[in-house]
Amino acid sequence: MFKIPTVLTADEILDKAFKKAAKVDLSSVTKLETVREINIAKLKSSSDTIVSTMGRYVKAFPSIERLSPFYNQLIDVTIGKDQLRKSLGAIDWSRGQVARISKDAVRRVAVARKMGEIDEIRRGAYGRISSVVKQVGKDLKFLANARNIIRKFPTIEPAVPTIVIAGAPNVGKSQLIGRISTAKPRVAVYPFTTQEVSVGTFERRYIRYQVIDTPGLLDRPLNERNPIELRAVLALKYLADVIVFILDPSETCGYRVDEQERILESIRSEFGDIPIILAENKSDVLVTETDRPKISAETGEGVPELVDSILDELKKRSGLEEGPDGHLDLRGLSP
Ligand SMILES: Nc1nc2c(ncn2[C@@H]2O[C@H](COP(=O)(O)OP(=O)(O)OP(=O)(O)O)[C@@H](O)[C@H]2O)c(=O)[nH]1
Ligand SMILES: [Mg+2]
Repeated sequence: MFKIPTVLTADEILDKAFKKAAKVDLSSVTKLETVREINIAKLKSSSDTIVSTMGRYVKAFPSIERLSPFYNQLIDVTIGKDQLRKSLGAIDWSRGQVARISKDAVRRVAVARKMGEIDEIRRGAYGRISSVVKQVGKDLKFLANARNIIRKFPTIEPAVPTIVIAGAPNVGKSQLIGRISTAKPRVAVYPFTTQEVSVGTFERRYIRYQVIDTPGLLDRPLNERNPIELRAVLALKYLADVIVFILDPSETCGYRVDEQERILESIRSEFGDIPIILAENKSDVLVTETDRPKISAETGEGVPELVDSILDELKKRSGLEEGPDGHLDLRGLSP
């Protein structure tokens, strides 16, 4: 959803700029005026390439302030807002300097009296341009990496009713999402398989729903959560119209039930106003005595009933009734 061009390294940008400038034809030049014109063209061409390449980066990165709180804070936990701002600022500074150096050199070439002098001015300017671009080499590398991260952000539609699946690691969240939506998340026997928030959709009675897969949460206070867990917290906080909390009473996930219940309690206290639906997964392995809904994401048992109760909850929350055609308008649900 964010279109950001490939971010080149400092050396690649300089290479591109100077190679292009070198193509400015110098064949059979003898006269001072021709040398002057060619060098002015070279200076302008290399400066234009750098200024426009870097300008494209500065423009392409989303303006953090204008993003929705979810993306805004996702950028902060994945990339770091301050560093992103600093790097974009540094690149903007660098392109300003390049433009200034080139303009200054052009002015001096325009009044130079000797061919050697012209060449010297141009080479001096190239040197200074190189050092200014290299000075932001680290920022360009940072942006190249930031671009790769931002490109993989899930595309969340703010107006579509949203179900966020949460729970301890390895309890079967991704397996369930793969079963009920278009998403094809990775499912594996070990914890922390899911590291990013991802989204799938499904349709029921002409209404589209978003289901969001999140990384597993551990039993610990919010301020001790790592950046991966924080992605899950952001999805819960900013995206969920309803939370589905998956428990694994078989404990094959590797976490005790009491630990899983403490995670649930912390979610309840952090996000008290969002409805939470519980489901005990892996009913093919163990069925408990509790009155919580039982499902098996593996065999599909109990899953349609769970989906029904999720949709009922959303319906209750939207305060809207089904129309005569069975069409339910939930578009006003999300902020
Ligand atoms: N027997 C059984 N195994 C299941 C069931 N659901 C998931 N599993 C298994 O549990 C393991 C974890 O499943 P995932 O869907 O990756 O779990 P997750 O909650 O997404 O895990 P993280 O992304 O690491 O937090 C996998 O080996 C699944 O095959 C189930 O209903 N029954
Ligand atoms: Mg997962």
